[in-house]
Amino acid sequence: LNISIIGVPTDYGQTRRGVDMGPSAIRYAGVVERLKAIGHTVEDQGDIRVSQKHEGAVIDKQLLNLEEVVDVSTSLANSVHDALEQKKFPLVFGGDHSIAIGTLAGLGSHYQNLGVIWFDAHADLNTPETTPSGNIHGMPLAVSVGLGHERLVQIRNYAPKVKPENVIIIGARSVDPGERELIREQGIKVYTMHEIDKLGMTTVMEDAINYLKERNVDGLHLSLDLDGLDPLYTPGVGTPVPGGISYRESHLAMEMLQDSGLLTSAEFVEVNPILDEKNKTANVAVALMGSLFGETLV
Ligand code: DIR
Ligand code: MN
Ligand code: MN
Ligand code: MN
Repeated sequence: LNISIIGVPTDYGQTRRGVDMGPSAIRYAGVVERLKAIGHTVEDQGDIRVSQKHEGAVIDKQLLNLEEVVDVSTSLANSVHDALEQKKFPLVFGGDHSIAIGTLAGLGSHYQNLGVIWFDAHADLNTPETTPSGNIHGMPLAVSVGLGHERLVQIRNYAPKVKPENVIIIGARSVDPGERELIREQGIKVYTMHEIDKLGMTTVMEDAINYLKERNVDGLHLSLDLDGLDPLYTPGVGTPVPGGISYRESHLAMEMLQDSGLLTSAEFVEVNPILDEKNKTANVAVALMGSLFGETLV
């Protein structure tokens, strides 16, 4: 592959500082060397420019830092789209999960029938009406299926970025009441920790991949929130939830995605080195990318 790395050093989607250092932490963990060793061509585009907080911006408690998130999402969307035009594989590093608004906005105008795997402890399906926190990192999946504030939904002037029936959430274990309703209403496929426990990750991933194949997706994006794993393995995240996906299960999921041959873009988000233990979380992220991009032992 010709992989184009795009860093997005933002923390505007939530209120714990430090997640803007995620791209540095992931680079420090050796991602470029790791992907090159597999045999890929890797171009690190560096980071998207993230401006200081806008002075005197209107404060909406249901949409914290809205203006700032719109700015970051717009530049990221353009960078992702440019990478695709140049036939590159976009690999995006957060930053908090609000960046997925921009990533999906860049992908959605390129693919006719994009599929998305959302690996996360949360559903990220809140809207300004349902949000318990006002944090936009709890909203990117809703925005991408066309629900939420118009400024976010209309980035690059089209909506939705992905059809709700082309979305699969894996690892959910903290879902808000409004999100549950949306999942039912929109027909979004969800494998909670219950299904992973009961069926095993092998069956979950086989089902997920078959489902997307049946839907004839022409692109597949992986949006991986490091809080999808159990905080035992990825403590450096802003909203850890116990009872998560194990180290082995997450690697298996990455390997099965690689084997599917469907993947066309990926993002790794919510790495916060300030909350971490000696860069453990970024190291896990890079190890997962090894599996996702085809590393083999023998
Ligand atoms: C919660 C937390 N559902 C919210 N969301 C998180 O604030 O909307 N997403 N942490 O990753
Ligand atoms: Mn998330
Ligand atoms: Mn295009
Ligand atoms: Mn999460």
